[in-house]
Amino acid sequence: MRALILVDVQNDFCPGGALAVADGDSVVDPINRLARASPFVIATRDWHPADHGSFADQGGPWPLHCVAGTRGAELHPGIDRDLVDVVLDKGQAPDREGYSGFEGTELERLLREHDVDTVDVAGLALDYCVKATALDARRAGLNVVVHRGATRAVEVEPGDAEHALDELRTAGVEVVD
Ligand code: VGL
Ligand code: ZN
Repeated sequence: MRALILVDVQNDFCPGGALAVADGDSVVDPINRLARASPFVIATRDWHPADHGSFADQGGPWPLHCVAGTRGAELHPGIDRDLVDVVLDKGQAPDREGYSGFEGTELERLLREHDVDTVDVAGLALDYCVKATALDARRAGLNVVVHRGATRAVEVEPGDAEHALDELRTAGVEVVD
């Protein structure tokens, strides 16, 4: 069985959001296409308490974003929710970055329950949560395909997207357009 993991396609990571990724909302159409072709679709949400350690107020690297229950934390309205089988919230522990969809969630158990051996991964942001989720999927022994055209990167430093892709390929992740 194959599953699609949609990482953090949330308002706060799209233009106008608190931690907007350039062109972030352009992943919506390719993601809906991938979801239509996938038998099992899981969407993760970055879902932080208001005092999360990754926020600048707490000495972390990021502006306040994806606070649980806020509009910014909702999935982008363009995502066809009828195609999403499960929504998983992550990043809830205040003292952990929680970039990976596997961290502190039921994701691995869910995939095993459904006999998933291959995951397709897309969403935001390539150089943080997409990367961390894809690497953890490899560590869990899964075949992993990252759909580059259905991701966008934060690129805090220019080149971060390319570095992320190198790291993914080195770990045995297949990167496709
Ligand atoms: C993310 C930065 C902070 C992401 C989440 O979803 O890639 N990036 N929190
Ligand atoms: Zn976050």
